[in-house]
Amino acid sequence: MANRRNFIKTTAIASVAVALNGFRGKTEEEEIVVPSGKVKTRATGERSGAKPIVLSTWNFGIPANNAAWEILKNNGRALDAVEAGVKIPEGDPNERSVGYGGRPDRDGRVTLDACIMDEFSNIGSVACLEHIKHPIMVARAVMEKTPHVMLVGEGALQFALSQGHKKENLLVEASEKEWKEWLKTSNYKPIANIENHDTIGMIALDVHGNLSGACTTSGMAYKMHGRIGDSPIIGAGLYVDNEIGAATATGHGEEVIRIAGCHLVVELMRQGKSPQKACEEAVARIVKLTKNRNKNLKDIQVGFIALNKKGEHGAYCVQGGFNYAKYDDTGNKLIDADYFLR
Ligand code: SD4
Repeated sequence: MANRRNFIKTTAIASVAVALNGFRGKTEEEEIVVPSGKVKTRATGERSGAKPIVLSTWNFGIPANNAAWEILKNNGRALDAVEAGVKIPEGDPNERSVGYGGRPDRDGRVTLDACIMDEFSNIGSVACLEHIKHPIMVARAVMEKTPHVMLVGEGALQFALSQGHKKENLLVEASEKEWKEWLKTSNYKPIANIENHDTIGMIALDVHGNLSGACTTSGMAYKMHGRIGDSPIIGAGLYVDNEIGAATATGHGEEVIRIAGCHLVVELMRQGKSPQKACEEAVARIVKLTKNRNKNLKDIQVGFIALNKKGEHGAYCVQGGFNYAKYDDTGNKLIDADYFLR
């Protein structure tokens, strides 16, 4: 413990923001945390003057985007915006698929998955984390304060507690009631778009022209204990390449992992595809593999959202019913994503 504390002390390095006057053309020094232990500060120089934009999955993306926009509009960092954004549904007991209030696994345990990625390709993730309301904060702490990129289960919980998080009961009454009802049949058959497909994935571009993303979920309702989906897996549920773009996913995590979904979307953008085309091709890959494996596409839902360095965005999913929220200088809007299965 003493060693860990020392380690954390020597590796968490932050410089202080110096000047934030006006929107364009001012120099500033940004706060940067370097997990490698090397000191790193960055003077960003002239601001890029990029137009901020934030995208997030499903309709709870609207309040989440509002929180993120508060940071983006004040010239804040995309990383801070996505963390603040996804904390909104995480902390809301009425959102039954993320954080506090999330549906439990088949043993009645709420186990949470989350990950975060910044403009320097720093990454942090937690999986199968219990009792902690804001897994995204723990994922960020893994990124900034440990030599690792992913902690799971008991180890993730111990780390969260060492960071000052409180151990809480996350199983709300309504979720417990539903779970007890489910136990009567114990039939695990996730239905597309119903109950268990509401991960929040959020990707943002800030005024400095930098991209970051975050993804957090309670995963598929009534999953086996220990099951981990795509959401905490960098490259599957989330990927950011600050030179190219960012993508995040929602839906059946097994299908997203199978194609390394969000990494694929970003690589397709690197090849010159628009964010929209990139999402469509990733969905086409899922469609093809589902057919090859003789599975029924009707049982599957996966949705991708993507953003490129220019602030252009796209979204696509396997079947209708997936929506996402977009906040840019035209306001915060909920948009139905186009889909494959007609
Ligand atoms: C998972 N992808 O655990 C998550 C579930 C999800 O919207 O996205 N729900 O597989």
